[in-house]
Amino acid sequence: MAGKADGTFLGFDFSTQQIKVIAIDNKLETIHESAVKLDDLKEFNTSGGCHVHDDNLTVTAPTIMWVKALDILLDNMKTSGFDFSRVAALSGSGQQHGSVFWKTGALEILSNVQPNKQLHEQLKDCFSVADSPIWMDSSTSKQCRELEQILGGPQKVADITGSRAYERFTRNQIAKIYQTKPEAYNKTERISLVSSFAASLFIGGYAPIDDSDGSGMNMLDIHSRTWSEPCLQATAPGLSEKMGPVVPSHKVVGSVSSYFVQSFGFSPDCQVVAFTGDNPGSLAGMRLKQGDIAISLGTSDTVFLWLTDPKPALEGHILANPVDTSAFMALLCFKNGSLMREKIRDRCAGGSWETFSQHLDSTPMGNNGNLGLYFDVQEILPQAVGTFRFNSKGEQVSSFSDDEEVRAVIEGQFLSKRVYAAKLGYSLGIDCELTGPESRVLATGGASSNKAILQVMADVFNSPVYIQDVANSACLGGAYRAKHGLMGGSSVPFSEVVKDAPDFTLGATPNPEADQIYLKLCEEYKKAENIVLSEQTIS
Ligand code: 5FX
Repeated sequence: MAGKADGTFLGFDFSTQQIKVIAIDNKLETIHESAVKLDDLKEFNTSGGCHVHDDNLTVTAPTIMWVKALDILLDNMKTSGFDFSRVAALSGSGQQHGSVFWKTGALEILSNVQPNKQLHEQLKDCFSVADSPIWMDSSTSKQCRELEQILGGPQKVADITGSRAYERFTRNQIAKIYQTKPEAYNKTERISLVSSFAASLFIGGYAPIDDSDGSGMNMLDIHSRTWSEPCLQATAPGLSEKMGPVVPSHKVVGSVSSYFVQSFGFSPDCQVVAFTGDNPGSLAGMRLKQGDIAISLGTSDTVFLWLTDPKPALEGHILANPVDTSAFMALLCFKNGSLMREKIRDRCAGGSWETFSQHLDSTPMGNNGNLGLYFDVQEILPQAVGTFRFNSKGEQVSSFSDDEEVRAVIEGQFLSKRVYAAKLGYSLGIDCELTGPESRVLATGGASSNKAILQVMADVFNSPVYIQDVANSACLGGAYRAKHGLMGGSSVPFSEVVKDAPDFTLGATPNPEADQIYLKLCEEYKKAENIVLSEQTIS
């Protein structure tokens, strides 16, 4: 077996549409990358890796499909000559919130799988609920309202679990299964998240849920990092025994089972580190640290924050941090991302990013006091839809010049991210002791290649912006975390483990006057948002 010094590390990601793997060597260089697309497993007839049911609210994925995809992925790696004997440790992630219901007696089968048959053939009868609810499900509004009512309101649920009750969160899915399929619930001996389910396959036993992915369930007390008794009580009887323990995300949960040793040539000493959710996994893959904010500019924009003093709110999610047991992370999702930017580009810049950038460069920071909120589709943060323009006197106006419009959409989007991040307890650039080189914005996704947009980002956040290519950040995070777990977890800072990873590229640095301008504009943005929200309730 490869020693700690020359071993390789595997990171898996059981994501919505694919099962992916990255292998890195001890210098953190990627030596293998492959994936299996779930829709290619035709017998399961999924679209985008899932089934949307007739009510358009219920969304599930066949649990056994994930097992079969892992069989194929590992077979392909073997055929390509991948040397499993060098793997010192593995870890990974799964789509958040999804749940797996193991039938009574399944542990017996899981811990005795034989190398002469594939895993999916041996585990096919192991699930009391054959179709796992996944994060795209929104059928549990009733269960959400019940939880908020029992616990004393949405803020109370957020104070305990890090988020108000959300339909896709696992506790609400479990409550629905208990209420609608009590016989299936009663036949369940263990409930896993997709992440802990994946780790269970590798260790041939039930892997515990890690506290970071566990924070996406509305059932974990994010402060004590243990199950919240009131939440368990409010869900279903006998739930505590079905959930098992919660562990820190860096914990070694076992060695690979003899099935993997015999079928693929893994070393029996290969350690399995707890799997986590894909978003926490990405935080690790992006090597986020205190003072950082990661902004992914995609179809929808996502923001990750490193937090030490979280303030759970009715918007956004606070999770236990996957690489530092004393810290937290926040997750914010904004629906109007690149489609909105492209729409303004098409209308004001003739469809050209170059012209769009020229418009941005020709307008001053702060846009002469003109501010815009652009929500083409119903936004999550804030819950509003429509286009709203305000002039320097705070009056609503019906149009801006092309120059003003372009700057207004970009500044508006970043101001909103800054305001929501601050609400969750994030101290940004100027009012934070981590100002300067310690505070960074990591930009990823399509629009992060646009220099003019990055400059606005640096100015609004008063922080240098670095560009991160994160196509497979969750997978990479799994491989880094595998190494972290093997090196000792909490006794070794994660930053030490990833210190030799390639440097990020500096994309933009803030202008010296940015700080004053945008601090004031944040206040203007909040006022504008209040007006927008009051108009939404009236209509
Ligand atoms: C986060 O709360 C989500 O629901 C998604 O980002 C899933 O984790 C995607 F897999």
